[in-house]
Formats: sequence, C-alpha cells, structure tokens
Amino acid sequence: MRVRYSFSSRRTRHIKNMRKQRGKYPELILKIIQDSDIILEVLDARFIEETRNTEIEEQIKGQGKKLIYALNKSDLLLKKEKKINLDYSILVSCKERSDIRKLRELIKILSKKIKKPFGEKIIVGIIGYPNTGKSSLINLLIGRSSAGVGSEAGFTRGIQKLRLDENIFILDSPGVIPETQYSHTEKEKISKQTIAGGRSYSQVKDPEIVVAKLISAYPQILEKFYNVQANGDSEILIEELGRKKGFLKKGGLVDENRTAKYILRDWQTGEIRI
Ligand SMILES: Nc1nc2c(ncn2[C@@H]2O[C@H](COP(=O)(O)OP(=O)(O)OP(=O)(O)O)[C@@H](O)[C@H]2O)c(=O)[nH]1
Ligand SMILES: [Mg+2]
Repeated sequence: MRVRYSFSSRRTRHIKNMRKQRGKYPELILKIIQDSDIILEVLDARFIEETRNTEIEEQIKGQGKKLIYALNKSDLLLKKEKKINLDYSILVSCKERSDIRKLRELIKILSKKIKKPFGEKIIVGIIGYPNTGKSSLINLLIGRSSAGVGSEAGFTRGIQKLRLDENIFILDSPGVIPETQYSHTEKEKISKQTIAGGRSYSQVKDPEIVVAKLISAYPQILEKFYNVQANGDSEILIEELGRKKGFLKKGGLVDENRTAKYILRDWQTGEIRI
C-alpha cells in the first residue's frame, strides 16, 4: 500500500486522540517501515526498554531493513556511561546537540550500502515512542527547523517528508506506545507511560499516583530537586511543595492535584535529571 506523505507539517498543540497512538498510528508506522530503507528508532536514553517497540522491531528485521537506535535526551542522564546492547546505537542529545554529526555520518554510511534503482532516493523512517525527540532530532539532522516540535506527547500527527541531502529523504512520524504498554484505564500502565513521557502530564487524572511511583523509582531525586524532606513519602512531598508554592484550595488546604501536575510537568519538560 502506498501512503501519501505530506510535505508540510500537520500538527496541533491539543492532544485530542491519545487512542490514535494505539489505533491509527501503528498502521502508519507499518507503512513507513515498508517504504523505508533504513529505520531510525528514537528512544529515551533514560528509559531504553520502556520506550522500545520490540513488536515493530521484529517487523523491521523481518523485512531485512537496517535499524539504527538513537538514544536521545542523554543530557538528562547524570551518568552517561550506559551499557547498551543494541547494534547501531548512538547516544545523542538534541538539547546539547551532541553526537548528531556522528549519527548523520552513520546514516550516510549505511545509505551507501543500499542499492536503489537509478534516480530513486534512500528513505530513512523515524519512528518511536511519543515525545522522545524524533522531530527535534530530524531538525538537527537536516540542519533546519522543519519538523514541528512540542513539549507534550502526541505532537506530531501525520507523516512528514524532509530532505537530508540530495540522495536521502527522512520521514517524521507520530509517536506510538507499544500495544502491550498502552492503557487508558489501568493506573499502573498510565503511570509508566507518564514517567516515560508517552502520556502528557496534562492528560493524567490522578497525578498523585504517578508522583508516588516516581518517588519510589527515583528516591531522593525529587526531594533534592525541590529541597523538601519527605523520607520517600509522596504525600509529604506534595504537601510541603504545594505549601511552598502557594498552591492552595479554599480553606487553605494544599491543592494536591495541581501540585502533583506541577511535579510531572517539571519531570516531563526535562527539568529533573536522573
Ligand atoms: N532535555 C532534552 N529535551 C529534549 C531533547 N530532545 C527533545 N527534547 C524535548 O522533548 C520534547 C519533545 O520533542 P519532539 O521533538 O516534539 O518529540 P517527538 O518524539 O517528535 O514527539 P511526538 O511527535 O509527540 O511523538 C520537546 O519539548 C523537546 O524540546 C533532548 O535531547 N534533551
Ligand atoms: Mg514529533
């Protein structure tokens, strides 16, 4: 099946259709894989396993296509020396613009190995979990801001085709949460999605639950960041921080929902390193 690629960016700031990340988008991704010669899967360097899509990787390998992993947001890792067992993987940071050139070179080297009929361009498909920095990475690879970037998951909604050089085109795609990890009802899965950035903080009904997970997964990190003594207790953290920030409801009680969302926003916008 042939897809029509849009040359302009189709995007919106409002995330209306989370479910597309499970329903419609995976179909788009399968078409991208079919049409691409090389696939670049963009992972979050902090959450390599959580942001990988092994189902889609199977499809890529099954079709004999080359797969490169870009482990992005390395600036948010306090320790850069991560053990990675993936072929063709590069640790990058769009924020610090580190190792983008190395990645571009790898794409070019692999492209040269692919034989295409005369006049046909190499297609590099970019895929990945929502909000891992796919569009940001494309902009740095091509050297101009053509792909739309947004701080909330689900920003890119269509496929966009962009030129890397005279022989290579890049396809941007919407982020997809792996089928096995997706849920809009199970609190455990919602928490994991939110921590890994796949679900925007603004889309979370019970942010306090996610903050509790966060504090148990990364003890001390939040307490240090906000300079609050909470002994690993998320309720204390929320209470103290809410009071500090003046996030109060009528009657002077701390607005826990607002405070928890505030924490998740800091987390998702990369204020907190781990
Ligand atoms: N700290 C940090 N933030 C980054 C980096 N790369 C991208 N971001 C931020 O992450 C957010 C998402 O970036 P996008 O490029 O829109 O991510 P995407 O994968 O295209 O997202 P979707 O289209 O929603 O799937 C933006 O706020 C970026 O500024 C990075 O290397 N480090
Ligand atoms: Mg995008």
